[in-house]
Amino acid sequence: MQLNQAQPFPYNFDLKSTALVIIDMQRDFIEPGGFGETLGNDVALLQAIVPACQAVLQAWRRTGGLVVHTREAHRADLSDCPPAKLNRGKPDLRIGDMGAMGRILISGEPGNQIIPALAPVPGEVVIDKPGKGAFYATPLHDLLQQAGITHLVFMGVTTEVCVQTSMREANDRGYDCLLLEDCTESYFPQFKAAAVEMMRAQGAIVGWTATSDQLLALLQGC
Ligand code: TIU
Repeated sequence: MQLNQAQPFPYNFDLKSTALVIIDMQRDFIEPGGFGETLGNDVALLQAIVPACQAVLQAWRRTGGLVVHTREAHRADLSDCPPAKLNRGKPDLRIGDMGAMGRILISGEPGNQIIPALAPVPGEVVIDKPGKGAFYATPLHDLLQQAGITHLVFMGVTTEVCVQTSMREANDRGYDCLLLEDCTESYFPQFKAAAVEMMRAQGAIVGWTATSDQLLALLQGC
């Protein structure tokens, strides 16, 4: 398949070897009372992309393609959270503290669950990641290799933090990556705009970008 409108030039992919990767659409970042808000951010900005993400996820499921969800999550004993991460950012609440949705960024807590609108269904992969990138200290690369995946379509939050880090990690591992611009968001609109620009710059140095309507139109024919 060829997504002709992708920037900076058409993106070629085969559905059988492409996975949809949804980064950290968890309550911690999207709902009030979670980690995102404790960092001083307005979570309403991120809620706005949910309908577009939902439309792509539903269309992708219809094609039978692989879906990967990630969550930024730490073990309850914080043994996978280095001081450099724990002590950064001056949040009201730190990772592991008790917040309105349970312990902040801890596996299994209510706030760590993916929002209901995008909840995983049986057969989909869910990766808990202790870092910003989806490949660091996770089984994701091995799993994608075993599934014969060479191309990744990215959605999720936040654009310049976990999405960009994951896309760069994927690019260095040899995956051709496409970012859906209207299915990713930042607490800082100017950071999103800059991240989108820099990823597709220099001849797709990190990857391609497109909008969800462009991908949906292509998937409709499948
Ligand atoms: N703070 C912020 O913008 N993002 C994160 O801490 N994690 C993710 O991006 N998922």
